[in-house]
Amino acid sequence: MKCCVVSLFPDLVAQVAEHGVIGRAAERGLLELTFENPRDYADDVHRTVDDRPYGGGPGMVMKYEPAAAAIRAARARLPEGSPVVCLTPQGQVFDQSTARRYAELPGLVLLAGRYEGIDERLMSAVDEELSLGDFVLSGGEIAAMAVIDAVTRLLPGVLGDAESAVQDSFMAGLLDHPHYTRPEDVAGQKVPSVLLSGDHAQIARWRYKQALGRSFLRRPELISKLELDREQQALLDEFLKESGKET
Ligand code: 9D3
Repeated sequence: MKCCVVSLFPDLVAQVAEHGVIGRAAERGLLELTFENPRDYADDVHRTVDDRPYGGGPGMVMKYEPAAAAIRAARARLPEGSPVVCLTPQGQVFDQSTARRYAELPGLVLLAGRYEGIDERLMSAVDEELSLGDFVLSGGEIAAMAVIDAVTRLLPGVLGDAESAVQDSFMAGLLDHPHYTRPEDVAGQKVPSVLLSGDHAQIARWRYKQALGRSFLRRPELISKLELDREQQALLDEFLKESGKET
């Protein structure tokens, strides 16, 4: 996957590929990360990339021309069929199904804005708008890094077999079950005995029950989306009985 990020702070975004899984994917050429900086396309001596909003008000607006030129340069680096995605609080909320869709693409331009916003006319050069959710960031860079991380993990060969298997397991769409490691007893807090039993079928059943139960209690909309079958409903009922929270 070729990804070109249009940003005034390319060094910030480049950090996503300096460590860990994404760094390894970049080293191995599975992810090709490049940058275009609108400041390099500003034509005045001050290399101006922002200006005051028409109509007045606080803050500055990212100017059309330098950003549009940077987007053109980014598109020229990437194969045909690489959409331009703008990170903005006004976008659709990014999720795993969007990450899966992007992982199928030959390339992706990510436009990260700064300031109070970007000139609306840039949207004619944008195919999609994405948000991370309803909270305020200082700009689109951290959101672009989140998209790069989530998409790169889905590229063939990036994760090992074990990690990939976990990713598309039957737990999909649910919150994770609890995890424990040594010691067995932390000031009286014991590891659930089933995890010490060596009975792998029972362990899998317990983990699935926990995943259903936690999802129901913390993120009920995930459960509604799944439409549980009878077996899953029975397992959830068992969880709620054990936790003393009846339906
Ligand atoms: C306090 C500023 N807000 C006035 C109502 C508007 C605003 C402008 C620019 C809020 C945030 C930003 C910068 N944010 C992003 O570029 C951004 C973002 C976000 O803030 N939250 C969640 N996802 C994203 S994606 C890009």
